Amino acid sequence: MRLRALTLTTALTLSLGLPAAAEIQTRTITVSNGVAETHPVGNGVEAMRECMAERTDGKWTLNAFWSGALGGDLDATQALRSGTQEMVITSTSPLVGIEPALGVFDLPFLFSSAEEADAVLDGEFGAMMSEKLEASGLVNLAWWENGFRNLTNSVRPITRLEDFAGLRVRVMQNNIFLDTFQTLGANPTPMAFGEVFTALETKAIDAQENPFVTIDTSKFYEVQDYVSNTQHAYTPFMVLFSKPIFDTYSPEEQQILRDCAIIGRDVQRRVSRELSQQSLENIQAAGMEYNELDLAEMERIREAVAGVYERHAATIGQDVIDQMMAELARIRGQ
Ligand code: TF8
Repeated sequence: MRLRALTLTTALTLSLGLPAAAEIQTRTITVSNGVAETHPVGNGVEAMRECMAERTDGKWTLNAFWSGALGGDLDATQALRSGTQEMVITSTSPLVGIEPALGVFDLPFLFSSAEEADAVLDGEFGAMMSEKLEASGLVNLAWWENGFRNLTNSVRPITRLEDFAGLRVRVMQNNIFLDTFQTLGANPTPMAFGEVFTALETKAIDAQENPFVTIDTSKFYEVQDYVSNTQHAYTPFMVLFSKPIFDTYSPEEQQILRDCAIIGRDVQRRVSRELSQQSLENIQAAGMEYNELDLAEMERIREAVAGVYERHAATIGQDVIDQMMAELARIRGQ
């Protein structure tokens, strides 16, 4: 009886051509992130929230949780796969256990500018990568920016290759980062982001690496003395949605999710880039000593880690790396 009634309603809706708004249900969407709300991801989520409110006539509530309150990147992503949480904004790096091809972004010194990263992520390569994730129960709505990573530590300024020696550095749960820092002579330990502040504070580790905006908004300046402009990798953020939940949404609702994630992306990237310099100033004002490495030294570091590409090619997939390199060559006009 109930089924019949539903079918009738659907048929009526279709035949009367009622406004598409009828396809939008009242929903509460939970989104989590490991960083603080003051991070540019906060601006992106706010833009997404406004977009959703407008497109759904206020039927959707975007409920955001910050600073890993619902677990770290990996835990939250697993909750999406099992359909117990709608959305997470996560770095790609901790998810290589789920999709090894994502490791391509962790190769050291891959992108040379944020614009180059945008072109790769928003183009065919990014679409190919997002498609791969669907098999793991994840829908990537958009690529946002975590950014270029820089090393902080409590031992000494990093001015040359030899300065990495013995540094106990936290890396993400990712074998490519582990290899990169081992190769540089450091002593890396994989750790979830949520444990990093305390580990630095108790001196269980000496160092960590993240973009300036994260060092600033996660207050690492309180427990670190030196920040060096290493820019050794660029990490993208993904706006992931649970595929089991996504599949229950109407096509119109799915489109709203995708469109609003793109609106959020443009705000998030703009704020991330504007805030980067400001964050560097903030952390110096808070007492951190900043240094840049000279070009010759950066070249030595780059050469030292060149072998990382080869060693992880089979895991990432040689075809994926080739496709990335072809895309970069095209963008660079080579
Ligand atoms: C890391 C990442 C993190 C982000 C954040 C938790 O170092 O760069 O800062 O993924 O959302 O773990």
